[in-house]
Amino acid sequence: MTPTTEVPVPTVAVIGLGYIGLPTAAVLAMHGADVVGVDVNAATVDAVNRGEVPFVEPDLEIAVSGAVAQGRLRAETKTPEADVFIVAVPTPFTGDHAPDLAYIEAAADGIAPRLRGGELVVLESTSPPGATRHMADRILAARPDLSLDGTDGRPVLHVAHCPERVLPGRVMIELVTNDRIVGGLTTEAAERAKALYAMFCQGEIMLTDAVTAEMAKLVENSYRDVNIAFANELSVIADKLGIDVWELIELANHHPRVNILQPGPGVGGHCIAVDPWFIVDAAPQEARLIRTAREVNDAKPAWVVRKTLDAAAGRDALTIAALGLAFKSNIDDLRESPARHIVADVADALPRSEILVVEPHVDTLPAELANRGNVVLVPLDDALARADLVLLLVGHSSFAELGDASAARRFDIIDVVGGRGTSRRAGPPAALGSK
Ligand code: SAJ
Repeated sequence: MTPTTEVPVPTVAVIGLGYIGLPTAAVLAMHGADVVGVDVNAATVDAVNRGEVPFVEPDLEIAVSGAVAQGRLRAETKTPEADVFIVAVPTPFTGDHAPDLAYIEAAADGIAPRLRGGELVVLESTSPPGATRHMADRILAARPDLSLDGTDGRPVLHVAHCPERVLPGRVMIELVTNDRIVGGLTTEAAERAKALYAMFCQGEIMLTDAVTAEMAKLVENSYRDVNIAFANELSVIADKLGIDVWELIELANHHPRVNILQPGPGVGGHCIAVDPWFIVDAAPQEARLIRTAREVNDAKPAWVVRKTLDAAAGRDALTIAALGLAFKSNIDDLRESPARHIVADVADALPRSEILVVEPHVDTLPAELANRGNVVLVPLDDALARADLVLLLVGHSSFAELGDASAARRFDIIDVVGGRGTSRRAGPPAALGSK
């Protein structure tokens, strides 16, 4: 095993208190670091300073409230001086699927004036190849008195990339147990970052260069996207051929070397639907399969809308229950959620119908749905009691009674998640669109 460089208990500034930054800040604080979380959103900063978490993630609030109560974690809107800076800000793409590094650049601009020399800056945000170098170049442009390797006797700034790999809903477990990839702009930067993550990470910490670490993260999510695209394409083919795709996949997966993923309403979230485009942008001619997978997954919500309109055909004013708005089961995260787009498009296509949305993890509808006039948020019981047509869009475990309700009261069901999280899974296979 490579020996790690010993560092004293560090002060750490975590820039960006979102789904990755806040858990990382809390875990570091729990393991002895003195942590300041930094966020441009004053409401987020205030919430964290009260020990509260502005989003749902199992076990996070107890960690944050404990760390704040012990004086190990506090939040600010301005970047302070620190030994270590962890950048965990969004990396969205622009309208033409090119990466937008504006948040990374803003974080770099906040860090640069705080440096004294000798600090470690770790980029955790999922990033296109070259982003870590870009962040370092931006800091050094503002601070030409520093260098990456001590050239000309200038004090050193250590810069590394350590991509986050945690699964929303399991963040507090996976932060500790997942293996980590650390890519340094220099070997010493990688070693220092490894020592930092070794404070809490029980998995293996593997060292490489920064651009390989950047690509490794993108490749992981692209691998998943391509495999989900295969499942989604199968669901469309199976529907055309009158085959139950869930039974088909279950049977094929009995082969010892086949493991087909689950079709769904499309791919949501802010990672898998975004990251593959960074590879396409970096190698547009070569990344043919990766681009096609994105297109297949992006086309799935429109296919679900078409199936819904087919099921509604001939009936004028329907009551349609849409179960689930989150981007996947058992979380409250509605960002980049295919279910949201499906509900909006169905509401527009059937203006005389009422759409009863059931999403147990939120109290209010997103504005773009609430403003439509024929979309309301209701409890599951109400929706099932009134619906003519049920769209099962997300496999939340709280939809488990759907199977029983379906037996008690007949309604059409369009099930795009194969009853995942519902009791129907235990029953006989039912083809999409069947009663
Ligand atoms: N989905 C399917 N069928 C499946 C699996 C997922 O349709 O069989 C859909 C989900 O419903 C969801 C989307 O794909 O809409 C993505 O969900 P996910 O659970 O596959 O992944 P994320 O986006 O929550 O988290 C991913 C993870 N990456 C991988 O599993 C390779 C996580 O480890 C990363 O840390 C995270 O992206 C990230 O932040 O990049």
